[in-house]
Amino acid sequence: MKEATFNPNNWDLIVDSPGRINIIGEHTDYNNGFVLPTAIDKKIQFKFKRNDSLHTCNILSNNFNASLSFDLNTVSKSDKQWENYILGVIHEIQQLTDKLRGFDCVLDSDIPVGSGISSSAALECGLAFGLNELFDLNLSKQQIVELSQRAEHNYVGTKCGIMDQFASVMSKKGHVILLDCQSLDYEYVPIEIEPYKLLLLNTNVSHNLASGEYNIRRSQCEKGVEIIQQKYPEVTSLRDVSFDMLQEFKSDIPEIVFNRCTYVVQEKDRVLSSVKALKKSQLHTLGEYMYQTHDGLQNLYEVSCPELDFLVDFSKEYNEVIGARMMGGGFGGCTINIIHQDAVEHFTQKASEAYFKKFNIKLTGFEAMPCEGTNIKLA
Ligand code: GAF
Repeated sequence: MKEATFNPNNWDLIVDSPGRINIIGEHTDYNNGFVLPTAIDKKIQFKFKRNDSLHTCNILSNNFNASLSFDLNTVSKSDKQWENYILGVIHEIQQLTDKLRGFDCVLDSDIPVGSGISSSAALECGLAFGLNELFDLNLSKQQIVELSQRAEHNYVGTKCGIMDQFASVMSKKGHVILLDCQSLDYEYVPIEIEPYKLLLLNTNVSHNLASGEYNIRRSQCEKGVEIIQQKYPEVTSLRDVSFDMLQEFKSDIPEIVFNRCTYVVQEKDRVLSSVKALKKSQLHTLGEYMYQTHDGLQNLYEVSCPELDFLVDFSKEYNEVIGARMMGGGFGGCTINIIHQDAVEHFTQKASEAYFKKFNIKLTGFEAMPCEGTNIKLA
């Protein structure tokens, strides 16, 4: 890709595109299960301007201190991963419409990269959302969500589910989304947890295995489904498999695959039980489910890492923390904790000290506020 040269001034459009948290329902989305995410007050801001060219697009990322310039007629994959998120979105939009023209865009982000808050979905969705406005593409929000997911599959190479893009675009302030990843039906559930808060602890590690291991987990789940289908042809995903049904295959399914399937089947039920608990303000019950999820992700799905396990174990020593688990794809990033508001400062400090002592890495803690999805700041 060429270096971008442009002169950002007098923006036509400013769009905020948030990262997300997920209360519970991890690695269930690509198994057609349920998830419970929401956008938060960490975002990428996009400033857009149409330029005079028909085909030249210039993008500057202040955070990466990097820019790219490309021609709409010759969009192809790059060897720089961050560029593929952008080029992938452009490519997917071009499959739907020929109305894109040249534009300039500047990006600023306060989403820590690799923290499991999905800066990638924020990038894809913010770009698609902004270009939709800028060039009157008439894409629906659902089309924006789905094309962003396809961009990640086809250009970035991560065969992600739909959760992150859906949360980034569709979230509503003060709510979480109970999303059925099979039908894409959804319900906004108020997240009223006072006097508790949602605290994220960022391990500041991001083990490089992540993308490859993610795709492996997905294919292991599909392998499990293939074996189950031999007896139950009506099963199309782990969504259709109950815990009891799965037990029938204990000797037919390789142990690792069986463990992966067991986690997913248990997790999909935990999401629905968690929503019931949240609606009844039974926060200790919700917290208990979160600990169970971590246990499954650590021991059955094997997507955790020592840093995340340490923080979750550490939280168990504090009565004020009623639930904690790793969040997102895994192998680093954040834990999400439900913690009494009076204990946030003290706990964060103690966790940081212990974490630094153990790993010699600085921990970063911040409160997550459930927020509106992708939105226009200036038009
Ligand atoms: C990543 C993916 F992008 C999501 O689709 C989801 O699978 C998540 O990992 C795990 O729940 O964020």
